Amino acid sequence: MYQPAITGTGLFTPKEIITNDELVVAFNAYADRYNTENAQDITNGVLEAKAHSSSNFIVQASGIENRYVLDKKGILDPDRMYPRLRSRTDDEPSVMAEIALEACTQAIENAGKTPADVDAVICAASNMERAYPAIAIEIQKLLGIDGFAFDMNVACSSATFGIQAASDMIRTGTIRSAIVVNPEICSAHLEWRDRDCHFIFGDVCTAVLIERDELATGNHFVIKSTRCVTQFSNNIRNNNGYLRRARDEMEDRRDMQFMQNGRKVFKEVVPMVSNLILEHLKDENLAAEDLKRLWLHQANKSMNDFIGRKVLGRVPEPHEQPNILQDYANTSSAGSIIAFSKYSDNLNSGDIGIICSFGAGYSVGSVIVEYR
Ligand code: CO8
Repeated sequence: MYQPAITGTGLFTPKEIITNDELVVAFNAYADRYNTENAQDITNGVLEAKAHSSSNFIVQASGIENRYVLDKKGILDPDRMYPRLRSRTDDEPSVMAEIALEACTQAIENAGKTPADVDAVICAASNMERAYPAIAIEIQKLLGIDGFAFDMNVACSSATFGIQAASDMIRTGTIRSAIVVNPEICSAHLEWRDRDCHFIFGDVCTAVLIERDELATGNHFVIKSTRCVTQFSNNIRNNNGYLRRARDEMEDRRDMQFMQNGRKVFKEVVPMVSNLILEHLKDENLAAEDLKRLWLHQANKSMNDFIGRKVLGRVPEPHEQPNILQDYANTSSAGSIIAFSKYSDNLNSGDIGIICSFGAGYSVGSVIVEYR
C-alpha cells in the first residue's frame, strides 16, 4: 500500500468580474421589461410579475459580493441573460479542456513535476460540455500525459469524490499519481433570470496533483483518509439531458437550468455535513481541537458558520475556516479547493486539516489531510 498526498494545486480564475450591483441592475432592467411586455397576462393573473433583486439581500442571505465569469457581457445583457461563448470546431480545445489546461499546468508545476510524472486525469465537475469523448481524455492529450483519463460528476462534491477515487488508486498501487481537475462553468447552467438564484454561481477551474507521498519534492499534504456519503434529493436539480429531444413536451423549460429549494437544502445538508465530519474525525481518532483548518464548500457564509460551530464547538477564527465565496460566489465542486489552494499557508508539519464539499445529490465528501 502507498500513502497518497496532495503535492500541488492550480487555480484558473476568469478575467471578468460581476459585482452584486452590476448583476442587480441587469436583473431589474430585465424584470421591468418582462413586466411591461406581459402586463396584460400579469393583470389577468396568468403570469406573476417579477420582483426586483437587491444587493443587500444577496450579501445578507449568502455572503456573496462578486463572481468571476467567462463572459460578462452576455450575462448582463437584459435581452439575453446568459453567457455568449464562441462556437468551436472539433479540432479546437473545448472550453472546459482549455481552462483545465491552465489549472492542471499550474498544479503540476506547483508540485515541481512534469506531465511525464502523471499517470491519470480525472475531470470531476458538476456538468460536462459534451457527452463524449470524455473531457478528461482531451485534457490528458493537451497535457501530453500517458495512462488514462475519465470524467465524473457528483455536482458540488465532484472534487472530493475525485480525490477519493485518485487516492484509492494510488493506495493500491494502480497508479503513481493523478490530477483531479474541476472546470466549473456554472454561468452556463445558472438561470440568470430567476432572482432566487441569479446571484449564486461563478466560473472557475481548480486542480490538485495527487502522488505517492514518497514522490513529493516539497511541502505537501498527506491524505490520511477520505469519506463520501450520498442521499437522493430533488431539492437541487437540473433536468437537462440527452433524452430531451426524445420527449416532445420538453421545450426550453425553467428546469433545464439549475433549480433549488435553498431553504430545504440549508436545513437538510448542514446536519449531514457536520455528522460526516465528526464521524470521520472519530474514525481517525482525532478530536475537533486537532483540526487546524477547515476548507469547506463555498455555497453560503451562514451555512459554513453553522458547520464550523457544530464541528469545533465554538465560533471558528476566520483563518481557521477561510471563506472565498465573497469573491468567487459558489463555484460548485471547485469552492473548497479554491479555499485550500489560497489558504494553506502558516501551517506546521503535522498540522491536520479537512477539505469538505457538499451539495446536489445530496452529496458530501470529506478529506482529512496532514501537512508535511
Ligand atoms: N433579492 C431580493 N429578495 C429576494 C431575492 C433577491 N435576489 N431572492 C429571493 N428573495 C426574497 C424571496 O422571494 C423571499 O421573499 P418572501 O419571504 O417574501 O417569500 C425572501 O427573499 C427570502 O428568500 P429565501 O427564503 O429564498 O432566502 P434564504 O435566506 O433561504 O437565502 C439562499 C437563499 C441564499 C439560496 C439560501 O437558502 C442558501 O444558500 N441555501 C443553501 C443552498 C445550497 O447550499 N445549495 C447548494 C447548491 S450548489 C450545488 O449543489 C451544485 C449544483 C450544481 C452547480 C450548478 C451551477 C449552476
